[in-house]
Formats: sequence, C-alpha cells, structure tokens
Amino acid sequence: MIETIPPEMKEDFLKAKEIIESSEDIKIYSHTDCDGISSGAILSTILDRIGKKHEIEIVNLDVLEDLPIEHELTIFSDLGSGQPVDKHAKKDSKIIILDHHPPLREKSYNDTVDYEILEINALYYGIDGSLEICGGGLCYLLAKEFGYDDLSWIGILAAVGDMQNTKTGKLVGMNNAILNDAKNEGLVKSETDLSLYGRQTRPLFVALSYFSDVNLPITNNKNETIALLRKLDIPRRNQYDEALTLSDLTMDQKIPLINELIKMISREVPLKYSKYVPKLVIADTYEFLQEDHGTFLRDASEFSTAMNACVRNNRPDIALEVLKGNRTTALDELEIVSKEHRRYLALNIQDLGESGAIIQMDNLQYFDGTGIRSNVVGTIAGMILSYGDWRKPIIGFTQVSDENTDLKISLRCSRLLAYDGIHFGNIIREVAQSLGGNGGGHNVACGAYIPADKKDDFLNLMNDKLEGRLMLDN
Ligand SMILES: [Mn+2]
Repeated sequence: MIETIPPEMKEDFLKAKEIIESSEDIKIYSHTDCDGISSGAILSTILDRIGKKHEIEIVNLDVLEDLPIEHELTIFSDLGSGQPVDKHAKKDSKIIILDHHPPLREKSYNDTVDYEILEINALYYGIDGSLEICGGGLCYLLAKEFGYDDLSWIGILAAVGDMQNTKTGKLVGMNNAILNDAKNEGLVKSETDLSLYGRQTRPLFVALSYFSDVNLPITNNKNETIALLRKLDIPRRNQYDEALTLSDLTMDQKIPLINELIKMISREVPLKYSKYVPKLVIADTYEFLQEDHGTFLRDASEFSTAMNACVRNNRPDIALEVLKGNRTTALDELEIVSKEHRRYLALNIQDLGESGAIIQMDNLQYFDGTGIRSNVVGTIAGMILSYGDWRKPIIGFTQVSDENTDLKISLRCSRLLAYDGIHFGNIIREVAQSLGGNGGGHNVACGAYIPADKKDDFLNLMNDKLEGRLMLDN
C-alpha cells in the first residue's frame, strides 16, 4: 500500500490546479453523502480562498445521466467516474472528475474527445478506492497542491464517513498519509481504543446497549448495560456530574470493559469467527482537536452521522456551512435537523421492532419498509438488525419515491460477516442487475434499485446465492 502520491497522480493534481486557476465560471457537483459533502466543502473552500466564483450542488447519481454542461469548468467529486457525465459537453467545456468509484472510462479517454476532461480516479494509480482513499481524500490532495494542509481533517471525516476504516479498524494507505498531515497540523488525534459508536455524546450505558454486530445480553437492554458497568465499578456520571460517556473513561477503566466485551462476544460466536472478535471492540478512533469535548463534532464517526442527517433531510447546505466553518446559524440548524432525523428514525424503528416485522428466510431476513423514505431505509435496516439474527444480513425495501415506483433495497449486516470475506455490495449488484436493476456499495452496507414486481425474485435469488456462505450454527 502506498502512502506517497504516485508521480503520475501528482502531475494530474497539478494539471487540475492549473485548470482551476485559469477558469472563472465554475460549477461543482458532489454526492449526497458524508464523503460527497466533505469533497464539496474542500473544493468550495479552495475556490473561496483563491477568489473564484462558483456554484455547488449536492446530487444523487441519477441526475448525472443527462446533465447539461453549461459552465466554463465543471468539477465532479465523489461521483462522475461511473456515469457518462460528459454526454452534453461542448467544444470549449472543461471537466475535472475526482472520484474513487470504479471508472467507466480509460485514463486516455481525454485524447479521444474535443473538449478537456481530466479524470483523477484512485484506481488509475493503483490505489484501492474502497480502502485507501475516498472522494474527500482526493479533494484534499488537490487542496494540498494549493498549500491548504489545514483542510486535511475534512479528508479524515470523509474517509470515516465512507467506511474506509471498517474492515481494517484503521485508516491505511493514502488515508493514513492524510491522517499524518492532519496530525502535523494539530487537527486530529488518533488512538487505538475501545470503539463504540457515540463516544462523545452518548451516555456509555446507552452506547453499549446499541452493540449489534452480535446479539449480546446487553443488546437493547439498558438494565444489563447498567449492571455491567456497576460490576466493573464504572460510575454513571463523570466528574462534571454529567452522564458518563466513553470519552470520559480512563484506560484503566476501559481495559476491563474491553475484556468483558470480548468474553461476552466470544461466548456467542462460532469458533471460526473468534479471531475477528477483538476487531469488533478495538479500533482506531479519530478526534478533531479544534472541536469542543463532549460534542458530536469532536468524534469523526458522530460528525459523519450529522452530515448524513443533513443530506437525508435535503439540507446539504447546512452541512457545507458547518464544514466550511461558517457556523453561527448553521450549528443551530444542524441541531434541529439532527433532532428531526432521530425522531423520524425512532418512530419507524418502534413500529418495526415489534415482533413479526422481520421475516426470516434460510440465509437472510427482511422487512417491508413501505412508507419509509428511501434514503433512510438503510439506516433503519442497520438499527433493527439488533432485533433480528446477527448471523444473517438484513434487507429492507421501500418505494423509491412518489414518482418512481421502483423498489429501493438496502442491506446491512454484522461486521463479522465481512471480516469473514463476504462482500455484499458485489453480491447485491449482481443480483439486482440480473433482474434489470442496479446496485452496489460496501461489504457491510449496500443497496439496490429493482423493478417493483421483482421483489420476491430478488429475495429468493439473494437467499440462494448465500447458501453455504454464512456460519449459521455454533
Ligand atoms: Mn465516496
């Protein structure tokens, strides 16, 4: 794995810098997720600093198919490589693409067209776009060419939001190089530590109750988590008499908790999975040092959730302002959106958590999410996995939108299944494509779009495809 920018890539970043410097009318398109927002925020900050007027739009992939190219320079970040975005390019159009998804075009494509298209895709340089760098990382490397190393922390947020650290428990390759920049700038601290979601803002007994990679006695059971903490002599409140969070714990308090969790998980998992158990509770954590302690902004993972809440509630503008440092009103707005987002999720989970909502098949489980907004069905799938069987993936489906009757399908699973080598993103793509749809994504979190009448075929095909690939017995 490489941690220095390959010379050919460096050359392309310099070319991108020149194109930007020589353009006056610029449009940025970026993706509707944390990585896309981070990418857009970095690009927009570069353009602000060098005094270039620009527009930015955060879009879903489907708008890229027939996009008019109307500006002198159009920049695509965290998307564009997999779509024919230059379909309507004119003779004098300039296009830059910064992406880490599998590219449609060869690197030499620019030589075959009569406009300028500079595509910087991680894979062109032998860099793994699912593990070593994401959209935000690429945009940061461009920012670095302008001398803006202080934007490195956004590259870290992007990588965590894009789950680039899920499989390895840490950032590797170019992501690690970006992390080093962020450390040198004094912006990020990283530690190998007990890893639970909600490190800064969730009371520890609540954070523990959400553990769902394996169903434990403490899963969804706050009485049990409170009892566990009492047994380990860990208090409920911190030194300021606030609810104690993971970030308040000393290493001396964490070690017995880590050991207890590993013991508990090991009791539940098949022997074959034992070697992966420590990875479920120990991982590198990333803390933004310029943010206040005890806020969601301080922890990369919690910060990324807030960014996603904004885009899923059609308020990417708020997320962009927060990232660009214009926080006077944006933080208050973010608070409101996050609250509304949590309320919406809780409401739907309450309904689905009731018995009978999760239907079991041999190798998967699913729920009918009809009525749930399609852009949160994945989040909800992840949250109700703990009410189902962690040994199988969980699939939820709902109608794409009021106008589009196709089904949006989302899949989530325990990280143990991914550690064991299954890549659900690839499986779901294959199955969806065989039914006239499309899909893809990460190994533990992915999705697809299929025609509404193919729901049963989809479930049966997925179920067949997984036969013999899961560890269903102890
Ligand atoms: Mn991305």
